[in-house]
Amino acid sequence: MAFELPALAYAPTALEPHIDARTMEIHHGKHHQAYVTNLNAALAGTDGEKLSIEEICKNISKYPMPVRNNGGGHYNHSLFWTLMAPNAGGNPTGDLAAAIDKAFGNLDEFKKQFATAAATRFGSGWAWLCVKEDKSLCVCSTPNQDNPLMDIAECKGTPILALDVWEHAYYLHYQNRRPDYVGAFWNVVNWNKVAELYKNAM
Ligand code: MN3
Repeated sequence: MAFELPALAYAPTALEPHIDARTMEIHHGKHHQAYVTNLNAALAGTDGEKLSIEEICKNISKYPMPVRNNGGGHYNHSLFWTLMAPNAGGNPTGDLAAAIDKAFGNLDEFKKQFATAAATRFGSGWAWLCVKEDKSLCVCSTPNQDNPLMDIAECKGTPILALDVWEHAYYLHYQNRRPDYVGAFWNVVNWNKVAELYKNAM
């Protein structure tokens, strides 16, 4: 079964003014669609067609580069869209909030480390909050469309929060001001979804 572009759960305008509608339309409808199309082409006629995107990522070293780039692109963006929501932001609560405090000291310190990971990723890539194998939380970043599920990743874990820092994610509105985009992201973070992913990973 071929991979498909997942629909957004909100209108492209819904995250304004933090993420503009034009960026959302192009990012979802053009960039993500291209990853899906190219992933399907790269897997056509192979056993990979029968696997989930998570299974492919976990064994990515066995696949050619187009699968790594486009498969990562499909997994990363599919997750990213669900981690944002209109009328979101605020603070995490419950077990997730306690885990963040335990790992980072407090929420502000977590945000600082995450923003640093996002800002210092040279070129294109992603910043992550992950649950590691020992069930603790960590912040890291990956280049290009790699992610922490991949067996080749330097930092491995189950992603529960992700931020796309490719220029295509912010350039129309923020131009070269990546830190401003990262700062605005906190206004649209869907902490309910992050908490759900945290629970599933535990
Ligand atoms: Mn992107």
